[in-house]
Amino acid sequence: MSVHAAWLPAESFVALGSRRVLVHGDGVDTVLDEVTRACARHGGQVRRSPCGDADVDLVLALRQAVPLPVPAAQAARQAAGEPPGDEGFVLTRSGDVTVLLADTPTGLLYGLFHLVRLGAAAFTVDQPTRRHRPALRRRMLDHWDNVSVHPVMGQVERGYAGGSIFWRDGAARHDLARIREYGRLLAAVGINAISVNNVNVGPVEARLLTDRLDDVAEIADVLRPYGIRVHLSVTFAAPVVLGGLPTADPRDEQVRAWWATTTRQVYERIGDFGGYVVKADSEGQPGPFSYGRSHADGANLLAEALAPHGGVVHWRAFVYNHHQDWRDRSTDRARAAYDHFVPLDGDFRTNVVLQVKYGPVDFQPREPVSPVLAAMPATRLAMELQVTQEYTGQQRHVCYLGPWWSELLGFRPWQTPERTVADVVTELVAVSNVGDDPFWCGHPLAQANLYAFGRLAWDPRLDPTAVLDEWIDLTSPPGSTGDTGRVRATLHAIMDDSWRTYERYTAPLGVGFMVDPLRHHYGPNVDGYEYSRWGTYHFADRDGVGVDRTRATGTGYAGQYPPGWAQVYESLADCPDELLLFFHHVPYDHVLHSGSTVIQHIYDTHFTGVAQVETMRERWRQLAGLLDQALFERVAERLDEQVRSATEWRDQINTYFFRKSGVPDAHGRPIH
Ligand code: GCW
Repeated sequence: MSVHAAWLPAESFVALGSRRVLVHGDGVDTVLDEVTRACARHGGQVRRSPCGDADVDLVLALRQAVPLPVPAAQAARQAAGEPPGDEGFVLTRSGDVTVLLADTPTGLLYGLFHLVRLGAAAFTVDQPTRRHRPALRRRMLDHWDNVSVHPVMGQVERGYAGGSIFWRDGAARHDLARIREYGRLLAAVGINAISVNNVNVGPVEARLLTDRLDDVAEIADVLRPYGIRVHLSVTFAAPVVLGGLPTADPRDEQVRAWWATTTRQVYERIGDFGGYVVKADSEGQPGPFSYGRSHADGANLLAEALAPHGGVVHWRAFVYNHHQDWRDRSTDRARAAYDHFVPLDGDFRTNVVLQVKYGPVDFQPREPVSPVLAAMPATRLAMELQVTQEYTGQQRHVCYLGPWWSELLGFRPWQTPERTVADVVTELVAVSNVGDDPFWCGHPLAQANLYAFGRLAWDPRLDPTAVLDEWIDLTSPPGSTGDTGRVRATLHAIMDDSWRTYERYTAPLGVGFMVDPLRHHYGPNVDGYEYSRWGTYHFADRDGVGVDRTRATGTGYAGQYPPGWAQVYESLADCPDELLLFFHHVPYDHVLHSGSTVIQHIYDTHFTGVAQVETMRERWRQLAGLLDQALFERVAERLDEQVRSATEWRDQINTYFFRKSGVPDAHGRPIH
């Protein structure tokens, strides 16, 4: 089966490719190549030399190119005012000419893809002069891809889309066409950085930094034309495992020298290398704690080596005790990142980016926003999302995450209108959901999550439903052969609310987990993690359920928020329903704001959730004959699995809580 075109099928270039297009400026080869291919296919013309307004429909030019080739472009430059910046562009249309100006080839490329999104409207509707710039400076994907196949995790840790597009069986794949196509898709949504290996760094992967650097350089060469810089996950123990030193102590002179030399060599090979990603002292990965040093010491060591070359360290804040005793109620994994990192605010070098998972525990379908994001004003922060659907259906379930991310980005830590999470972080990072699957993501509809991640990183204020609409439009819709209106309406009906549907049939009221440890976190197992060492408990007993994280009687986690939210979460009366069991341990007959009791809410949402998934499947089936057959079948098959799995969730959860509480369903539905 050939690789699916995702959101850039040839048809998405019809409007642009049927025009007379002037491409002007040096180093704009990627744009020129896109335009040339589009025009060859759709009957347009490409021009490279100055002409009059009457000879051209679209001008794509670098702003500083003097003189600008067309009068309309000169006028646009006048009107544009302030420069659009490294990645921005200015778009205007008056008379019969559309003009796009940028300061850099990458800005021009982003502008080109913006025109693709606008389609015919870019050439028919007057566009007032408008400057477009990304809200966040780095928009990055982390691949948890292993070079060698890991005995438990496989080629891609938490990967649900086949093998890696970069690595196979211990070596680089050298499938440059596929990587190039990936770069193109990413550029079309504004992603500008990528890390190419897992944050859990094995012995083979460690060597990407040294004797296997050529493989990384090859990827960097392919992605560079798309404005994407390559980063590498490195092991903190590299001076020992690669350099043969007796220690990796960040205060040791030899260690510092080793990192400086090694990093210089990386830059000699890859001049625009992005930097390092580090998971240290976390889930068995080595880190500064082994030497009695802090995370600031550790991060600064690498930052110092990268600084002369303009590189950054992404230092992950995902640090917690993963050998907890379930009987110990005072230790709280949710507190860990704040407790470890907030005291270090101000101690990190300026080229350290602290990469903070969106929630305090671990990529759950519902968690409060990490309080770390509101507590480190003197540190550069990135919020980390998980596009790969580890805890949200593993790309077997439809779960459009745009609304969830939009809620996270729009969260107001100080409850004041001005400052949202998107204003506090300088970057957005996510774990990629892509593999060598012909549909890129295993589930064809999971492409929408990758698309939405890029678009929301560019502009966090975008409406996630409108973003979904863009994706549907560009994907045209996925392989559609007609009746696009019906396909669009159906996709919205299936996807718009799919994250909330997923939430309904899984762990209730923000308590999290209840996933099966033996099936790699897929499917329900209410007590699967209850007596384990990982610190993820729900504490259900015959009287009640939930984790008391209040200051008054619990772990004190609620106190890590600025005063407004600290009070809301502390108070049983004010805590939002969807997070109730994250913050409070309550009896089953506790009445929610919704008016329902906790136990009845559990039953109701689980019955409703399954019914909604059945409706999704029904809706999809009605599209038979309207879509590419292979795609139709892939989604249909996954929806069958989603119905099966959601039913399993419903029955496991409802039975568990019925047996614990002894309270029957008020509506007498079957609970086993
Ligand atoms: O959610 C957990 C995953 C691990 C992952 C870890 C992390 C890469 O189950 O597979 O390890 O998070 O974010 O480091």
